[in-house]
Amino acid sequence: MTDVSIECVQGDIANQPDIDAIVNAANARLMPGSGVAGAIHSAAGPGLAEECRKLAPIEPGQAVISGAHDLPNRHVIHCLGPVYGEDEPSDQLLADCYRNALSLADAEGLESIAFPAISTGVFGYPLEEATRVAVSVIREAGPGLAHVQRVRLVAFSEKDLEAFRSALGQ
Ligand code: AR6
Repeated sequence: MTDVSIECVQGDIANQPDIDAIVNAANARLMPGSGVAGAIHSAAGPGLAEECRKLAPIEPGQAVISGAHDLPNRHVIHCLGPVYGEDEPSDQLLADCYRNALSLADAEGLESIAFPAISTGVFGYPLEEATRVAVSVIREAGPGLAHVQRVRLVAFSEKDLEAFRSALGQ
């Protein structure tokens, strides 16, 4: 059992060199897409899509782990978030993403993990609600983790960072 610290920063999920695992807001086929998936695959190089082919497809709420290829991290954890208003119950499926990603990182003995705001882009999940789900799952899961000590939430814009800060009560 560790004391998990949660921090939030504004930045690019593909540029978090001091973090063991970054999380991808993936599509079911784990192929490069727009947004987070585009940024991660282009920074990781074609080897990531190659490895991901064997891990796909995944279901909403599921997470799988791969190598990081040309990224400066140790692993990428790919989560398929719910499409808001379509994959129900959205809040539980989103919570599953965070819970499953934390478990995979912990099982791998990793100490740090960075999340983007899963589902809040193309998949349409309202950001404030999504960040509240993220923070409550991380706080709930924290005491049960053996290795993960640091969780970073990466907001893409200044406005998104404000939402993360308010969900964290900062
Ligand atoms: N770093 C951090 N956050 C980012 C970045 C980045 N480089 N780029 C975008 N965001 P999205 P989803 C923010 O659409 O909603 C893809 O095409 C963005 O502003 O990447 O889970 C996949 O292939 C938003 O707040 O993920 C899937 O088909 C959040 O990250 C689908 O989109 C998530 O946006 C997944 O949709």
